[in-house]
Amino acid sequence: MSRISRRGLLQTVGVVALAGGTVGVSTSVGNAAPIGKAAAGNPPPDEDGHELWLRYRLISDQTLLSAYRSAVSYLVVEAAGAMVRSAAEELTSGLRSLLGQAIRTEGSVTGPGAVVLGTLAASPVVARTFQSDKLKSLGDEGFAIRTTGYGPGRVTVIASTGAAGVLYGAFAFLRLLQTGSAIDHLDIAESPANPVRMLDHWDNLDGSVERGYGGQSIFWSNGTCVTTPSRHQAYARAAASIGINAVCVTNVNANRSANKKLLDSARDADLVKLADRLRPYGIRLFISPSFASPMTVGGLPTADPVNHAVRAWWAKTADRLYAAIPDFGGFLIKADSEGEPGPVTYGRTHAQGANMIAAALNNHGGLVFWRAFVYGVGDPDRAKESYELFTPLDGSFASNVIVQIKNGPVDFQVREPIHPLFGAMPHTNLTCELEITQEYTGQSTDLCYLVPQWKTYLDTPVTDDGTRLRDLLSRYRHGGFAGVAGFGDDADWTGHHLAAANAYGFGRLAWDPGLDESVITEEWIRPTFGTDPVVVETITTLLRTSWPTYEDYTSPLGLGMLCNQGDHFYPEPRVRASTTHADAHGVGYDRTRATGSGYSHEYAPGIATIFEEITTTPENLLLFFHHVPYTYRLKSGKTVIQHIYDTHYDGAARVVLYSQAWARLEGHIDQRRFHEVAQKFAGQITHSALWRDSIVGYFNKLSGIADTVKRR
Ligand code: GCV
Repeated sequence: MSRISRRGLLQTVGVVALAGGTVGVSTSVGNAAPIGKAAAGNPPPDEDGHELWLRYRLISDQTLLSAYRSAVSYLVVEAAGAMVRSAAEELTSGLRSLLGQAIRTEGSVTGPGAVVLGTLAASPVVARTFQSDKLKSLGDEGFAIRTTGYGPGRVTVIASTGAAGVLYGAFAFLRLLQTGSAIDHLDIAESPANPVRMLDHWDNLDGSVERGYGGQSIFWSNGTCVTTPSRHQAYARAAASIGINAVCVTNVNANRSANKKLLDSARDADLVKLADRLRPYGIRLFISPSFASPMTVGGLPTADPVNHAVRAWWAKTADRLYAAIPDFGGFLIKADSEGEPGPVTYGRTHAQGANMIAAALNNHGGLVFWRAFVYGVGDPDRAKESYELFTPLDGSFASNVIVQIKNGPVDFQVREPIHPLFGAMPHTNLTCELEITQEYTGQSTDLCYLVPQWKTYLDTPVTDDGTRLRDLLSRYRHGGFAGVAGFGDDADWTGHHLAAANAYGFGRLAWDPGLDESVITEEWIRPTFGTDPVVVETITTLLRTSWPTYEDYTSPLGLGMLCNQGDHFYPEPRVRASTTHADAHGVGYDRTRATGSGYSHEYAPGIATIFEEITTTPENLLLFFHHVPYTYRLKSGKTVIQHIYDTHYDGAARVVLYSQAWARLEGHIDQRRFHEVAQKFAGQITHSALWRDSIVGYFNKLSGIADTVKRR
């Protein structure tokens, strides 16, 4: 990642003349002077953010608007079912708002301007417009959109073999209008790269959300399901619009008191309600029960996976759930991890535990997502443990078990290497778990757009033949992505208007990991904040640079885990010495085979060699793999300690510039969102300064080496 200069940032956001500073000069919090209000007309009406990227505001470009109006005037629906109805409703209301004209529904194509929604089996227009083999090759979730002639005019056909494909096609068509694309000669064919595109909510039945920063649960309150269907419908629409097809509505920490009774039959009515609300949007319901449920709910003396009574209990429970919800998705299980019970308690393997539950679900087409996030049971190097536990089990998991692996081996740090289990379990379904909610990356205070981070993982080779993570996952029958979602009941869902960009980006990447970061970013900004070029450029720059900025003022060179225990928000490097191995002489965790923990050799040989050697290890992961003296020189010529000082000052200074850049948007966006985000930047200035001062102070004291730059 290239460093971001002060001048570069300022130029991009168009404030260079006002700043007048030199490159690399730090800006203290006290100097965060406002830089003036932009000359704009009356700001648009206030918004609270609840519509997310589905705002569908009237197209302001008159040329586009009239082109769209003549291409689209009515809808023809040639398929049946709830998902097709959702697609038709979304198109009717979305197009009406975007075009400022009523969209009528006709029984058949009567002239130009039709948008036809249909499946191959049900729609004569679809059958006429597409070659059936080609359409079938896209699968039931894939879709094609084509403009075709009708007399002197044209009609648009959105087609699939399945209702889900019709729904995704409808959202894709709306996205074209939202992003100002031409729609007069469309010939699009898309299908998702991954069958698994899931959101995992760490919601507790009492309404609290673990690592949630956007309010209380949207699914649960006081032990029962939240009753507002409109909120669930809004959620399901947003999720479906980015291709999400599975949602787990309960916390993986399932053995906590609030969640222990999840599998009690008293919960069934709630689950039926939630499944009913998600189904019209192509989303299957999952829950996360405790492995100990046979004991806590079933009253058995054990949860041992080879015990007959235990197996029978799971089978009976699955039968009951499927009787109530025939398309129930299945379970997501955290076992033998952070206090959650699991099969190891009984001397059984993770495969035995997972397969026992999978057997109960298999008759019904259900899946078990089994998390590989296990540590604290073996090797003192936490990063090594899940590889050691899971690789010997490759090939022994049932075909409806998916092992779910976090992107990195530690825990959603701002930067860590890719998890070595990817590429090491070719005979097991795998999903990659990403954390959308910003637990370690600023929560709802700091801006940290994670799409650039995720792209680096997706494009990372995981085997010696160069297979990238994204290619690997799409090969599995049940491969793909699960994102830990932070949506809560706050009006804006995430507690920070710019944080929802991460949810949007997650869905789009799960659908197509090859999508360009810039495309995703623009697709999110335009529908969310409008098409004013100043707004689009400014927010693009803020988003694009925010991850390296966050990294700069928090954790240097892949060190990670400098935060406090508990909420993980504040710097507390002193309590992390067992991970950072920081002392008076040097810093970093030696994970080489030659002299350290040997973690580097959990990778394929070619990749292991790169990490084993200090000279070939990417510098941004230097301290993850190597312990070095503070005076070790980086390629820049700087010592590690000076790099730590400089990046922390630069990162915090950049946040001040963010706040100034945002201030320029006053009048360009509505006042409410403008002020709410401005307040967030004020908070981020304080937070980044705190990180800077703590980390710089800590290493300065520990190393006894002075900063060579005089700071203002
Ligand atoms: C749901 C980290 C988080 C925990 C989380 C855990 C996990 O440790 O801090 O809140 O628990 O990861 O992913 O299971």
